[in-house]
Amino acid sequence: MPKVHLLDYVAGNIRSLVNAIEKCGYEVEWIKSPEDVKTADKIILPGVGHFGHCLKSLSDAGYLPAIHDHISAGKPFFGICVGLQALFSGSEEAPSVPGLDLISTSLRRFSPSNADGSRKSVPCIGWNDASTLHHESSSAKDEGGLGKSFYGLNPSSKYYYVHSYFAPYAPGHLESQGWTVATARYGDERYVGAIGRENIFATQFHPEKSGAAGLRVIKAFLDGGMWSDALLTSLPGTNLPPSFVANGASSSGGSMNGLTRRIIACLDVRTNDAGDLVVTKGDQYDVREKSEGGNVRNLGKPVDMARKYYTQGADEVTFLNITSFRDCPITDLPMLEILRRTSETVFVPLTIGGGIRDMVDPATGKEVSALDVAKLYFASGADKVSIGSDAVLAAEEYWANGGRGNGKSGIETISAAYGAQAVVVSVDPKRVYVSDPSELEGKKKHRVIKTGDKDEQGREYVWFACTIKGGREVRDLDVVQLVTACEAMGAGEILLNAIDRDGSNRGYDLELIALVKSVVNIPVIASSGAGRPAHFDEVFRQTDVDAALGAGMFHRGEYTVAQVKEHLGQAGLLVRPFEEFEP
Ligand code: 1PR
Repeated sequence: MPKVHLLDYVAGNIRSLVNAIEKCGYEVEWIKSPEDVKTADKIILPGVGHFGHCLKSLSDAGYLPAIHDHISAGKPFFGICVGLQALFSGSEEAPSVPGLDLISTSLRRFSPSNADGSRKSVPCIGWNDASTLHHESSSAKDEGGLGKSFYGLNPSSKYYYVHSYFAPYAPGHLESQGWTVATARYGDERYVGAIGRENIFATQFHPEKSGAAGLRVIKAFLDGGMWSDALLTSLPGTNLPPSFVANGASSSGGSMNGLTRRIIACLDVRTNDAGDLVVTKGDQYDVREKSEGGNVRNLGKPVDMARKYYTQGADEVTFLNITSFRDCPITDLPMLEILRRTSETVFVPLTIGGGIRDMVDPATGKEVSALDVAKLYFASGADKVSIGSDAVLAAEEYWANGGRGNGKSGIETISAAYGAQAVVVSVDPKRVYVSDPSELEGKKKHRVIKTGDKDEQGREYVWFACTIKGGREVRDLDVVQLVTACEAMGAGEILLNAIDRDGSNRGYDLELIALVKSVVNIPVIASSGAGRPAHFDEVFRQTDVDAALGAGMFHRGEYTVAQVKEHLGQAGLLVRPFEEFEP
């Protein structure tokens, strides 16, 4: 098998990159020291997290001169995410840390609002373009017409991005220095999605997480195919963007600041009564059959189901280990095995939740931190971890401490090590009805809203109480207090469940979603209640939620993910087209 060298300097979550490379028919060799760089032919430099942390680690370990030499020798180099950012002169994220300075532009942080006052979430998480057809002087044309594809990129494909900092794109500037640039637009900021010149290539998006479209890019780099004759085809349900789109202009209707509408399939996993790990699903968090015996509902095998949703076009897959508050996840090897096996065939982001907290290993009696548990999950193929109960406890402490984190919570430690985008907070709120908001006066200041969904007693005010341990314990903390504290402590995304809606097929709790969106700036995923494709349309139109998750309707086979996307596409919302990959 041909080889490629991988430089993994932040011990981490690159199992899926390795899997993607192998899927393309190549073998990975690890670079363990700057000396190894000399013997390498092709190098891939992946990067996640903080620009300063990554560049400083590379510099301290003596890699920067070795990378410079590799590039000057004309050998192939491929940087991914922060690996792309490393090529630039520096970043607002760490002003005192220099980059490789092969491109004399500095990276900026996304603004949370557009010029017209509309908002956008930061980090930017989702599927976007990497198109060379963004400007009249596009290199795709210069190099032989619109038919040429740059490293397998297709202007009507979508790629998975997750970042808060970006390389701004000014038409013609980088091209005049010989670079070919593919761009994406987030709100009114157009930025570099992929860039290349001679032996250098880099993508801001994660090709290993971008389905077939991303695998094609990896294969093009590995095969040395900078320009290919592959026709830039228009995929079903999409239009090729116009060959000339003014900088910053909106090229696609129905998108969310340029991103497609993200559809997530969620698998609640637990051990059933026979001792097997199964996908289950209940209503209002009760997963046992209502019939006599009350067995845990078994809806299928986790790895097979994740694979099925990937081939149906799911943009992301989430696993929640729903009984890990009882079981210790570090001894829960089958769960890690599920992740490992899933990441071999599912090339979209994988999130895993359940039991991420400080604990004591029952086997050794040693303390294990939430960060250690997360590391295990990352090493097994997870891209993000989702924290439920522990986030509630950390938020309570945050407020008890006068609105300050103590630096020790799982959210803070994992976010510092892997970046905010790797930390999802899974929220399990329950509605608490009151006749009059004054009922709460003198008590904790919970955010009360007037609801259109009155309870049986006709009460029309409600606050959303947070719960822990899979909804079993209700806390005196409301959802606004929870999410604002978590955002401040470094969470990068909110997975917003609603126990009252869970498994109900009644549609999402739009009031809850609008409330949470109004108080945080990080992306929010709507969850609980999806029963048919129209519910996805409804939540995207009536709130500015960033993604929507479904579980039961998919598991019970009532609808496929593809049907949801088709429905959204027909309703005029932008969705990622599904593509096939043949290595
Ligand atoms: O508290 O950090 O150990 O994490 C445990 C995780 O497990 C939490 O994220 C919590 O939401 C989840 N969980 C715990 N118990 C249950 C249960 O069902 N008994 N499931 C549970 C949560 C919520 C969603 C579900 C949506 C959509 N499930 O994942 O998929 O509600 O369902 P629908 O589309 O069928 O309506 P920790």
